[in-house]
Amino acid sequence: MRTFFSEDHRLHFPQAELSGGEFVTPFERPSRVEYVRNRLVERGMGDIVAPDPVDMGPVRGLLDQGYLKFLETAWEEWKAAGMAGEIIAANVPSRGMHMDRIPEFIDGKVGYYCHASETAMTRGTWTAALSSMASAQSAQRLVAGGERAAFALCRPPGHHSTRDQYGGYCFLNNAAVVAQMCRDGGAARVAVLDIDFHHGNGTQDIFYERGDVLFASLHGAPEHSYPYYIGYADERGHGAGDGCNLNYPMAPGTGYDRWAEALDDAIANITAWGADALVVSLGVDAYKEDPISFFKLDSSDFTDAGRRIGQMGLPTVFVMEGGYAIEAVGINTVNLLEGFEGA
Ligand code: Q9C
Ligand code: ZN
Repeated sequence: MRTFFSEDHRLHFPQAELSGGEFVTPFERPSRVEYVRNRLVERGMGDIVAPDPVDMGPVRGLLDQGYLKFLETAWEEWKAAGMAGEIIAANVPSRGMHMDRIPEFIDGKVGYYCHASETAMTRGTWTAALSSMASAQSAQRLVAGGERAAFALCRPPGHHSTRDQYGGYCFLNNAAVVAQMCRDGGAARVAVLDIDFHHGNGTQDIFYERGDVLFASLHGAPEHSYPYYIGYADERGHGAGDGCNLNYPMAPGTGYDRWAEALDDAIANITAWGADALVVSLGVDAYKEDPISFFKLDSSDFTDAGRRIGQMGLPTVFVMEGGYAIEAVGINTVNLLEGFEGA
């Protein structure tokens, strides 16, 4: 399987993440994807190539114009306003406030376009996010051209970002744009299977009222895990999208037996629905040693999960999301891809 990867991910490396009331080195750090790349090479997974330039057409068509402009100019505005540090949202609109009036001052705009203040932005964040999207788009084009599967080694990740909000280490929703590109390229029905430990709130939100893209997510139950306010099983889609959103929230301590049951159920639903193409939001933070998650998967479980996904027989675009047990991220990610190929 071919991998698309851009070195420009390094341009995004904030010094700070707000965690437990203190600033720590971000869990989502550049070395994560270096471990994945090294493991791909070690296992001979296939070539690793730089993506073609990003195509903003499908991005603009799916995401909010004001949000994209904000991401592009935020750093300049932040610095022009005399802010000393990295961009961190200190205020967000909440109950009883206006959700639709956008402040002019950058500090207010930052909060308007953010849903979680752990995520900082720096000078290179926008360029890195675009390069991440470029990898996802190149992987999609390869699969649209007839390849069975491709892997986008994206960083920063994407599945927590909505049409107009960043957070959860995500700025541009790579998986959502890939799904839309599959639709534009002729796939009538596209499924997004999100196996990252965290609920893919951004992807859910973007497709919630659409009947042409099915979203299925396996994740830590919102009662106990970020993003906390979304991801319940009774969120099933709305309007034309009714029935096209499948959430599998699971309790702290969940191991592979229960997790694989949820995976099988999601796969059965995607198959019954008649998907023509599959996008996998591939996070490996369900791993037992992950520092910010509470599932108990072993490294070998990722191989088995990949096999089950491969047995669906669909053209598949893998998009990297989370995974923070740094040294195991490479092993677990490549295990899943190997399981898929061996199916
Ligand atoms: N104290 C992805 O996996 N909460 N994002 C971190 C650490 C945010 C995860 C809490 C987790 C975001 C792509
Ligand atoms: Zn995650």
